[in-house]
Amino acid sequence: MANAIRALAMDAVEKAKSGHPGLPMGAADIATVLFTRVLKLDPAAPHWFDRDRFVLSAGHGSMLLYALLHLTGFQSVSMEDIRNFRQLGSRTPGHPEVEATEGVETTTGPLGQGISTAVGMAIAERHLAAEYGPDIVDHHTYVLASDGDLMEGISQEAIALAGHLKLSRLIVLFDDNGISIDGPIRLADSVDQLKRFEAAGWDACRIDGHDPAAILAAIEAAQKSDKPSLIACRTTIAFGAPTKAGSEKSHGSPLGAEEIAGARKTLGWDAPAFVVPDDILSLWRTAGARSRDLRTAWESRVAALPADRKAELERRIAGTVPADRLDAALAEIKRQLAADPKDRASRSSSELALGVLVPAFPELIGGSADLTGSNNTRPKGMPALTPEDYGGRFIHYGIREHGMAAAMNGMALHGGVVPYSGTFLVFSDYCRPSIRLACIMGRRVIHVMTHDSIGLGEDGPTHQPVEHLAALRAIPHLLVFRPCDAVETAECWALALGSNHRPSVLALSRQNLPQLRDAAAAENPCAGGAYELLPAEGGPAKVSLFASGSEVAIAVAARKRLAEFGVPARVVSVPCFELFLERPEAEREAVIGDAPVRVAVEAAIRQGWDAIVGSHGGFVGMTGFGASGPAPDLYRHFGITPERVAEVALGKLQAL
Ligand SMILES: Cc1ncc(C[n+]2csc(CCOP(=O)(O)OP(=O)(O)O)c2C)c(N)n1
Repeated sequence: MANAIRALAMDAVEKAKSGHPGLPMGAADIATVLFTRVLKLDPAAPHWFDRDRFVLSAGHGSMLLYALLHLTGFQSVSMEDIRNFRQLGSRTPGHPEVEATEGVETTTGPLGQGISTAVGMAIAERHLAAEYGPDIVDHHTYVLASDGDLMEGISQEAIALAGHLKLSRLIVLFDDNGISIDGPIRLADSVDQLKRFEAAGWDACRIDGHDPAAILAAIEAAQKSDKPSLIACRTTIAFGAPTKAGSEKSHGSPLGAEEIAGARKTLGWDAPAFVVPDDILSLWRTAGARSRDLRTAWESRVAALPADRKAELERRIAGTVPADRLDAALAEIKRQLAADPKDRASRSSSELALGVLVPAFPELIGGSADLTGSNNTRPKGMPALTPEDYGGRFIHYGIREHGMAAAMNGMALHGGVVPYSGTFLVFSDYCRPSIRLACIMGRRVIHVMTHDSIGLGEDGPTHQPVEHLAALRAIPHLLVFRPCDAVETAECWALALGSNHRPSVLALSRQNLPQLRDAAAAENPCAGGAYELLPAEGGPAKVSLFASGSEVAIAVAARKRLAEFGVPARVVSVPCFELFLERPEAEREAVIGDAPVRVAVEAAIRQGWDAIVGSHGGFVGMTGFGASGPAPDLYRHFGITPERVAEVALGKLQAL
């Protein structure tokens, strides 16, 4: 049965003239035991919520997964799909993509991400098991990880978090083949992986990865452990290939006709390319269907739940945020703001919003990378998620931004929960690879990123984001919100939570901001990405001022100053570039307006603003790194002031 995987991997890579045959051939025995004896899944119901999750962390070995899905009977991968491996539009892309192929649990390829994403899946499973009980949620998360996955730094954050949280349902099978692209692992690494995992609170063992009995015994032992488990499976890369087995030459290129013929001989595999003999295929299909009764029994248990509990479970699984519940929550936040108008840092406004959203939406799982008191992501009364209480809803991720961002992806992929968490905006760089994957996958993860400019003050240039807004706005599909006051913060939260298939970043201030909007208004103008906050007075606008976040108040003051010079100016708040730029051109033009002078203000680099103010527009912001000092001094030092904005606008007017 394992040789069926090997043959399909060799043939598909050969036909595509591209791909990675070595890993599927080496890990075929591990995968066969896992998929035919262990995994709880049903190819007839790929989305069955209580299925075991399998993450192929080493995404380059994608043919392993496609072969497994085909052999076990998933409709998503036919033999035709395997023949189309790596072709444009196929369901068998170069690396597994969750949106392309049913049965693929997460998009992998950047090494280290899969294992770290799996930690989030395992967290979601324990949390939901605590909430719904073992009759409804009771499954494992299995990972196949390669040397590269374990060398990547993110894996350290992930395994430390998993060990700390005692995620015993997480079982990592390490394809311990001692080979990477450059050659033997010993060229670059001498870590004792077993000791490393044990030090992080895992069980760890080493077995022969070509011995099915040993593989099964190790998995069964791991299932009984009260810790997460690492099973290092010693394998030979490209097992069965006559000259390339055990060599890096088999890692990432087709084996060639002669080598494939030799492998067929060594393995005793007579079938032609892309043919799996009926007797072997039938064994696979029978194995693939063996959890069907478990699945139907689960469906009966769900059907027997009280109607309201069943409806809520189904809503959670679907990830639906009911519009009326969201509208009511937003109205309640605005009511609280109207009752107590005052200057607030937008991070505090976010905490106020969460005080309403967290009770209203039990799917929200919060957290912070050791900056809870700074990010304000833990509203009062939100219990921590701990090994003693997986029912808690706030995760202390530790100082592990990258691991946190990947775990959030895993939670969102698992379903039933909506993760949000916190760090400083400047450390979005440490989360970026996982945020990018969330964007590729179209999953709702919400990153609260506070201390969003030089306005954070004394911590200085290492902590002051300058290029980060532009860098985040450059990632396709991401929503980057930078609200200007408490009302916009609530509105942006509602938009992030209501965006089922998009990740969001909420860039929030450390420093206090005046409330610029009337909290009594019911509409949510942030949905359009940008809108006129204040119209021109005393005639048609000669100047349009555009700003985001903390600089909107500066634009408002600059408008007043321009009025003193007899220049009518309007202010446009731009809380979200993406939502604005996605609108039809006529709508955008209407918001941008026809004032002869446009000036943008943002305490960050200019990149991106030309789309709104044009290359001839004015810009007041940063051109280099910040500095250490009190925030008001820094704004003056870098010239981000109402006076400077008015001066730039007047200069542009004179030059017309
Ligand atoms: C973050 C990241 N860096 C680099 C790569 C490119 N790459 C793909 S596979 C690989 C290493 C392969 O070694 P290993 O993980 O042991 O896999 P095996 O050779 O056993 O298939 C590298 C460097 C990648 N996919 N992701």
